Amino acid sequence: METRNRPDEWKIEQGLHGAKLPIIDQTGPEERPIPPQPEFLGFKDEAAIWSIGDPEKLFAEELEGWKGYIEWEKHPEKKAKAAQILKSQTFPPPPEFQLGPIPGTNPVLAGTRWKMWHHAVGGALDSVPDDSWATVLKEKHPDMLHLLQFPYNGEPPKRLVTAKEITPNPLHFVRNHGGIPLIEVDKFSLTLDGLVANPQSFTLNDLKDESRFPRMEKCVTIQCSGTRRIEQISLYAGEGDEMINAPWAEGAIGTARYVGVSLKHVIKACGGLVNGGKHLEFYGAESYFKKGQVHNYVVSVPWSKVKAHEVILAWDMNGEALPKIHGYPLRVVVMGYIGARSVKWLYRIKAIENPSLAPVQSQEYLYFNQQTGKHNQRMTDGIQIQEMPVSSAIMYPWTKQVVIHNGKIHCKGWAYSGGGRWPERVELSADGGFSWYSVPQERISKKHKWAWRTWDFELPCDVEGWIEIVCRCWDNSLNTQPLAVRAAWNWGLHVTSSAHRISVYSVNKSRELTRKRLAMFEEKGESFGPLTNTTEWQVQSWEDYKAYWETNDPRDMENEYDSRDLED
Ligand SMILES: Nc1nc2c(c(=O)[nH]1)N[C@H]1C(S)=C(S)[C@@H](COP(=O)(O)O)O[C@H]1N2
Ligand SMILES: [Mo]
Repeated sequence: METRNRPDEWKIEQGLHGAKLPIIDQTGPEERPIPPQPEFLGFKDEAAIWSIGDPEKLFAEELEGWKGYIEWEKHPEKKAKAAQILKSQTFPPPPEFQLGPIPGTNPVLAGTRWKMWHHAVGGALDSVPDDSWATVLKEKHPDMLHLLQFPYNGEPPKRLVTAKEITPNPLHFVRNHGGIPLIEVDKFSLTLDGLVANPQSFTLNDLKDESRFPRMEKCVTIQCSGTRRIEQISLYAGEGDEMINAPWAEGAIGTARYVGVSLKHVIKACGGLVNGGKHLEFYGAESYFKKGQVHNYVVSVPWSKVKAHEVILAWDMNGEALPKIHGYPLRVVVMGYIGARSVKWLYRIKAIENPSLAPVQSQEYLYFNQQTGKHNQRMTDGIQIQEMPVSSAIMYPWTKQVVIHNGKIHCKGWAYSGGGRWPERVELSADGGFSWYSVPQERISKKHKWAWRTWDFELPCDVEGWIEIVCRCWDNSLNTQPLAVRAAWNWGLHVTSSAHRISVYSVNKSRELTRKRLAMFEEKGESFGPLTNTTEWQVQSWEDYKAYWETNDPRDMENEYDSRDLED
């Protein structure tokens, strides 16, 4: 008999290949499977593109000493031309990695479409993808996990996330929406305009002039709202945008000492806000592609945040000039808010009346209700994420790991709370969250108002076999974390702040039997892992086996009546 099914039919039936599952429409008179997307056929209208103009002129570098910066926000006609170019051709669909397998490569994803968009617009953007990668190779640690090559998104591996309380710059995660502008400090200036009394520009030396602006130094944790997204993805897929869904693990968080000035002082130097100015819009110099349009990276924060001296304009990170990849020469650091508001390559601050309408503010970083998704989503259904909630993560051991221990499992991790709250208590459970141990204060790093605390703990664990280790944090307001990922799942896959759960196979060597068995593996020179490998040899001798049955009841009890049967 010939097999007629496709080879992966069983996988599809079992939900192991979600991207290939046909959608069913049960609303008509007849149930109807909706076929998958047709194969991508590229299309490019060269004539239409040429008629728009010469990209070298249209999209030339904006300023001398600012490589990779094009001003889009002030030039709607330029934006329209770029959009027209993008519309005159098609680009391949984003790779599927949520309902299909995530590639086992580093970089994990290439960002092919983003590179193509930059090359399609051309001009100053043509070299941006290559420049960006060259900067990554120069500035980042060789052990970084590159989730997306371009725009560059990378995090340190688990073993290095909490190795230091202050994250070394080469290991600080990077979240980019576009290229890395290369700005010469001598050519740099920051413009403050909009609803301020006296719009002005400042060089970096102006800002560094302590007779004008007092210095501010702070230890601050920057956390991306996508941190730990992989836990949501592995349960339920969400928004399919290649970028938003950088499959972040627990490393999209980093802590550094920043030096700069409080934005409040700079606004004061401009005579303060006027005419209903209530929000500060920050402009980052790179180009950001969204839904066929090109923008600069723009977001805003409310004046109340600035007024409280919780927004730094920073030029120094851990005692050195900001790395290029982290916003050189000047970035915003908004304490306690999602990373998205801490704008890098800052070149303009505009005082405005209402929160920014720019896409990063109004279309992204929205926290949706679970019933809101592809089928019904409106921007206004999402909460614009600002302050981050309390969260924590276990960095060691790793999920699915076999841990041999002496009754206590050594665990390490971080805990953080946004909005100026800090971790007061870190708790671990070895039984899925039924009983909890507090990590002693001396095992948790120093408190800072705006930063994480790293911790390590010997978690008592008597049981053996698969266990679930759970970590949660209580902040100083006694907020804590939801216990299940599902309870906090959302379409944008943001803010995975549920208690962090890992499954570990516990092998407790404080138990006699376990110790002996492990010794046997050693004697035979056989590895205990992988766990599922069977042994060729018996772990129990036949002598043992027989002795057992001699002194114990048999497996099946005889019924007194049955035993009479034969005789009847
Ligand atoms: N100009 C600009 N600023 C930006 C971004 C960006 O893409 N462009 N990404 C933001 C996001 S989403 C985060 S999480 C932080 C990350 O900061 P880092 O890359 O220095 O770690 O930068 C923010 N500032
Ligand atoms: Mo982010």
